[in-house]
This record gives sequence, C-alpha cells and structure tokens, in this order.
Amino acid sequence: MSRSDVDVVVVGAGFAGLYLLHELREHGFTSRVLETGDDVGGTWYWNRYPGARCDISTTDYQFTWDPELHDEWTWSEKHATQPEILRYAQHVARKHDLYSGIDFETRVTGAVWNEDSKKWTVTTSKGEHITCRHYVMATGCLSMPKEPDIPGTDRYQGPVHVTGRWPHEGVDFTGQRVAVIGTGSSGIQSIPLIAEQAAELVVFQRTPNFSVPALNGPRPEDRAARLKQDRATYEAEARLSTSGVPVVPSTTPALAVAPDTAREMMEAAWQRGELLALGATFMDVGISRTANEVVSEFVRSKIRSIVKDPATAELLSPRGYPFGTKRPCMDTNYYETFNLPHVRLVDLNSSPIRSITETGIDFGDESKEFDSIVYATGFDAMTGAIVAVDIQGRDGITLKEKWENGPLTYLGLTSVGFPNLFMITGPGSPSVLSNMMVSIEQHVDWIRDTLIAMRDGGFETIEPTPLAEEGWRAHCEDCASITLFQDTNSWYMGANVPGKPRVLFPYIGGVGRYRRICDEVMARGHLGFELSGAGGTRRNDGVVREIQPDVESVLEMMATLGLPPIEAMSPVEARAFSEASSAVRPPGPAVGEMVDGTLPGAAGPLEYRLYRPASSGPHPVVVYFHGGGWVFGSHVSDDPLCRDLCAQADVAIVSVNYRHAPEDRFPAAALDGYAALRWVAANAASLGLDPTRIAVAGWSAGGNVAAVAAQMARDNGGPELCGQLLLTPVTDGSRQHQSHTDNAEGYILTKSLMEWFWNHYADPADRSNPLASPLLATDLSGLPPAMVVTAQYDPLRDEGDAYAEAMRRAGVLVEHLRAKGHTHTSITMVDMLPSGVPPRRAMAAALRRFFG
Ligand code: NA7
Repeated sequence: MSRSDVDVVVVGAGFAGLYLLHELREHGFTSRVLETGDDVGGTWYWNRYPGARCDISTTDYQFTWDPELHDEWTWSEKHATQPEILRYAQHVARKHDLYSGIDFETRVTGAVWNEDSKKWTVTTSKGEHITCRHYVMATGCLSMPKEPDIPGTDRYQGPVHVTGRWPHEGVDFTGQRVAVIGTGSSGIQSIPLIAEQAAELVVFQRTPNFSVPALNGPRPEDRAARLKQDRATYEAEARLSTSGVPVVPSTTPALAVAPDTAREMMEAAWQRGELLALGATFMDVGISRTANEVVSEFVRSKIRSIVKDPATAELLSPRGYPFGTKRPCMDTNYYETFNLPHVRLVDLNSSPIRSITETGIDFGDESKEFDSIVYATGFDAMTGAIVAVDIQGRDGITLKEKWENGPLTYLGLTSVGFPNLFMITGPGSPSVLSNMMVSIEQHVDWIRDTLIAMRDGGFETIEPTPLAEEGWRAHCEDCASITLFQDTNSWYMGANVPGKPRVLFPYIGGVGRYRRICDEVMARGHLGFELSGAGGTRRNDGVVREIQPDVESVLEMMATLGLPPIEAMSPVEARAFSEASSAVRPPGPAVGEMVDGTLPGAAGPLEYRLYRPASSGPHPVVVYFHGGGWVFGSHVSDDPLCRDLCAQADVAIVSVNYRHAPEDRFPAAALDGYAALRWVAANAASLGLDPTRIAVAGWSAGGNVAAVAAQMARDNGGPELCGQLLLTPVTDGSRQHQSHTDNAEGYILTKSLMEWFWNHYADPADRSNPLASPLLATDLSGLPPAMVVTAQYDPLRDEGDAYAEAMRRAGVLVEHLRAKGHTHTSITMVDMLPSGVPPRRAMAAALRRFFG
C-alpha cells in the first residue's frame, strides 16, 4: 500500500480514532491515523492534572464493540482516573495492533479538497502530503485549550500549568503559594488535591458551578449486575437513552410533589453520586425555570451545609443561571476544601484580575505573589480543534470561514461544500451532552457503513445538500429553543471564547432520538446527501426531521399506550374518553376570574365560561368555540388554551358550548355559534366587557364554527367583529386535500377520525354548504381581519391554508402562521409542549392587534 495515498485519513488517536482505525481495517479500507501526541488516548492523554477523572461511571464509559474487553479489563473504581482510562486506551490499542496504524507526533497543518481528483490532500507537520478519498476529524470536543484572555499572562516568570496540557511527570506543589484560575470541571477536580500539597491556595472564581459529589468507590452494583445479566439489553438501552447512560426518565414534574417529598427525591439522587442523577429527578428540570429552581436551590442548600463560612458558601453558590445549562461538575471534597485555613476564594466579579505580573497576580486592590499559577480556564470547545486545521473545501472556502456565524453541519457529521469530510462527535451531534463512548461508537459505525455503502454503490463522493443542512440547523434550533440552555453563558453556547458565535453547539434532542434519525437517513438511502461516482450522481434531497421534538415525544409516548382509535368508539364512549384525557393535563395559567353561566342558543340554553384577565376592564371579548369534531368537547374542554389566551392577550374569553352531533347534526353547531356570538355582543356591557371590541376564535371544529359565525355576522347585520382567530380549522368537507393523505395517520387527528366526525355532523350533500365548509362561500370579502394557524402535520393543513389564501385574495387582512413541526392538537397542549409557546404567543399578539 502507498502510505501517501490512502482511502481514509483520520486525525486523532483518542477513543474515536482508535475504534475507527479498527473498523477501517476490518472492512478493507487503507488508512493513516495522524496524532499530535506521542501516544494514544486523546483527552485522556492530555488532561493529566491531579484529580482528573471521568464523570461517567465505568460501567458506561467503555467500549462495547469488543465484548472480550469486558472480561479482560476490570475497572478499579466507579469513576475511573485519567491514568486508568489512559491504560485502557493503550490496552485496546495493543490488543488490536492499532499502534502500527498511527503516526504519532504528527500534526495536521492543512487539508485541501481537490475537485478534479475527488480527493483530499492532507499536509502534516512533518512536511508530508497525503492524499485520501475520505478525511475524518476525530479530534475530540475539548481538545483545544482556550487562548489565555487575562491581561499579563505572558509576564509571569514562575511555572505556569494549564490543566488541559499537564506535564507528564506531574507537578509537586508542596509548600508553594498556588493560584488556580477557573472553577469548571478541571478546576473543581484539581483544587482539592492541589490544596493537599500547597502551603497556600487562592482560587479565582468567575462563575460558581453546580457540583455534585462523586462518592467514588467500587462501580455501582445495580448497574454492574444489570450489565452482567444482560449486556445486550443494557447497551441497547444506553444507545436509545437521552444521554447515553441507561436512566429511566422521570415522569414527575418538580412542582407536582410536596416540597418535603421533592427534597427526599433529590437527596436520594445526590446520594447516588452520579452526574446525571440529580437533573433526572424531575422531568422538567431542563425546560422549566421554576422546576429547575427547585434543584438549583437544593444544591445551594448543600453548599451552605458543607461550607462553614457563610460568605464563602454564598460566593460558591451558583445563581442567575439554571442547573445543568453550564456543564455540572462532579467533585471529591471540593466544597469541603474551602473550610481549610490555607485555602481562599476570590470572587472575580468583585475583585477582578487587573493583571498577571512577573511574580503573581494583581486583583481587586491587592497584589499577591505566587510560586505557581494554574490555568483551569477551559477549551475552545466543539469547533476549536476542527477549525484550527486549515480545511479548504470546494471552491477554496475554509470551514472556519463557513462557520464564522456558527457551525453548519448535517447531523453533526458532514458539511455542505466539504465532500467526503466527516466529523466524529461534531457540532450538531449529541457529543458533549452525552456519554462520549456511546456517541463515538455510533458515529464510527455510521461512517463505516456509509463508506461501505459508497464502495458497494460505486460512489466516490458524498456531500449533504443545502436543504438537508438547513433542515438540520432548524431542527437543532427547535430542540435548543425548548430548553433553558440558550440564556446561559456557557461553553456549550460558545460564550467562554470571546468572539465565538452564540449558538448551542451540541445537539440537545437526545442520544436515542439522534441515533434513530441517523439510522433513518441511512435506511432512506442517505436522505439529504448527494452521492457521485463514475456511474453517475444520486441526489436524495430532503429534510429528515421537521416535527418539533417535544411533539414527536408525545406521539411516541401515545404510540406506546396502544389506545383504541376514537372512530372505533361510540360518540358516548368518545366523549368519556375525551373527558378522561382532559382531566390529567396541566390546568394552564391563572386568570383573574372564571365565571360559568348559560346563554340562549338557537334552540335552547348553552353553557359558557367567561375567563376574565386579572387587569382592570372593561376588556375586549373573544367568543371562543371548542374543538372536538362537533361530537365531543364543551365550553370547558379547552380550558388551558382559553386561560392561556386570556392571560397572554389580556382579553376576556367567553367559551361557549354548542349542540353536538350526532344528536344535533348540521347546522345546529353553526346556528348555535352565531346565536351565542349575538348574545355575547348584546350582553357584553352587562358582563362588564367592552361591547365595541368583539372577536371570534376557535380550534378545529370550533375554528369551523368561528369562521362560519364570522360569515353569518357579516351577512346578517352584525355584530361587527374586530377579528377572527382560527386555529387548525375545518374549512372544507366537500373534497379531499393533499394533507388529508400526507398526514392521514400518526398525528393524533387521522383521516379516518375526520371522516367519522363529518359523518356524524353533516350529510355529504350538506358539506358543500358554506355553513359547513366556509371555504366554499362565494364571497369572502368584508370579513374581519383573521389570523389562521395551520400545522404542518395536520390532515386539515391544506384546507386551513386554502382558507387563509382565499380570504387574502378577497381583500381580508390575514396573518397566516404555518406552525412548523406541529400537529392538529399540539399547539393546544399548554404547559406540556414548550414548542407550542411561540405559536400561542403569536395568537395572543394577533388578538391584541385585533383590538388595537
Ligand atoms: P470549563 O468548564 O470551561 O471551565 C473553565 C473555568 O475557567 C470556568 O470557571 C471559567 O469561568 C473560568 N474562566 C475562563 N476564562 C476565564 C478568565 N478569563 N478569567 C477567569 N476565569 C475564567 O473548562 P474545564 O476544563 O474545567 O472543563 C471542561 C470540560 O471538561 C468539562 O465540562 C467536562 O466536560 C470535562 P466562566 O464559567 O466562563 O465564567
């Protein structure tokens, strides 16, 4: 084999590079692995600072691809030390003869794509030029220490140690005056051990971190027993879990349990000594500030109970950012260390470093001499090591230039303009939000299978399409925006490196979801990629995930329940089922007042509920019609949504019941809707509401009733309406629309359920009547301003879209929100699906606009 022309060049001989090398050899690909260090191990080669350990238990942080390793290698502790993990990497490399495939002390200085040869040319620090078909960055997420950004760093004449580049021979701090700058994981792990040696230790803290005790010891028996009993199931669970460690996700919201119970649950999690346990106590720690505060305050109470000096305890207590949105730490005696008389904490917010000097540090109003300075100031995470190499793709664009405003990748594995470039645990993949071993193995497997598929199919190049990449960016953003991560200054967000773009670098949708997506991309013939070779080009364009991640989770959860389809029930059973489902949902926000009453309908009394805001009135009023396919539901069945609209828009809502089918078929609901609207308009003043500002609103069949009521008000002399808010409305029962087929099944409202509703409500002949199908009205002009919200995965999407367009064409002022990734029901799920918040906010804003 020519060493200067290979199938694959791999950069980095950490766990990713090692496993990839093994797989490439197994499957007959020639390769070169280039590594800057003089041994394997990556992160565990460089980070040799005292106390360096893995925060993930040894039952989970180990390779699974070589089953023999489990018998050959016995971890001595629950959380392995850096030397032991390094020995493990060396053992694996020796066992599989991987050393022979690695060029050590070889740094990659550049990589250029050649469009003619369809190959990369990789240049090394040894002056070699290697050509390769595929180029894989296995450079790790935390391998590029952050450039020093403290004034005077180069002035200091004494020894300086950076945690991420620790001397191999170790450092003896005995008797020294030592400064440690930084209190992330590296600082928190090393400070207690440095304190054991130093005569005096000053810790400079910019932001206090949340840290949980490692409670190190033997590996956890429960996990070890499960592993031993059924390794395959254990590993499968890890691969489909949220973080790459099999943890049963909580289904308990933090505020759903009494404070004492919550505390007991958190105490139990604390005592587990596992990084992920505390945050997993409640289901909503990552998405709800109030839930998060329960956990945050628990940790602060622990700090207060450990640290004797209250002022120091307070300085060590994180405030102002949610637990988990900066990487939580695990420690052994970290907080206890601050009880030692020779250890001092300096808060850089009140005493900033003015300058490092020749002999020490000037901070606040002090100048202090030190014998050593330790920088535990972190990394240029996720992208630092990738863009450090000058990677030039097609048209001479470098990856650094392309990523100037944030990394753009497809699946965190590939990037448009950079054919045949792969990244292992790159930005846009779960990476640092996961057990790295699980994520590394998944990426290596995916890359290996892709290379095999390309070889088998005669393809030379693979590159994602712009549509797929943009779709992935949007999906990552959708996932990020339902969490609390984006408001925190963390290295996850690039906030620790001046000038770095502010985006959530890792994918936060979870390891299991991510794996399923990658598998789906592969199973659908590399969806979102263009593959080319001598035999031609195959462009399989598309977006792999558009559904909102929380909506998808609900659908998955519902699928596991195996519920009978509603259309298999009688109307009476369906009503009971609907009521039972409503009883278990969150109530929605508080409003000023709720009053129940009755009003005269078209053929008898109708119940209503008035929701009044807490502010002083008289308020404008929205007459609201509930969903339920004209068959079930009531004036209170959309309670959470009504409260949400009332509270957010600061308007009164009168939610009105109407007669239901099949007992009362078309046009009963329509006539009741209009009668109720007229009654509310006539009686608004006596209800303390503003009679001059009235709108209608409705969801689903209620959207149909609202749209029809607006047309009837126009045609029958009022009342004059300020607006109509139609959420995923039924507008046309006369014919099929494409979305009826596209979204026929799998999104709660199915095509067959919709047919069941129509069959109960209206004869086929009646469905062309505009009072049943408002889209079919011959004239839509003169209607009040409208907001129409349609959902991408709703069978009714196209008829809602058509109604919005038709009104617009008729000169009606229409705001049309196409809710990406939502279903017919998801936007109404108040306090359950964070992704529903933005569309509901837009709906509330529309109501406010209607009323000026
Ligand atoms: P981290 O977690 O980025 O921690 C770095 C620490 O250094 C953190 O406390 C920073 O404060 C602090 N820092 C950074 N720059 C400065 C300056 N200029 N002045 C003062 N303090 C500074 O890195 P680690 O190496 O500890 O851990 C990295 C990951 O490795 C860890 O999360 C695990 O995944 C393993 P800040 O919070 O930015 O205010």
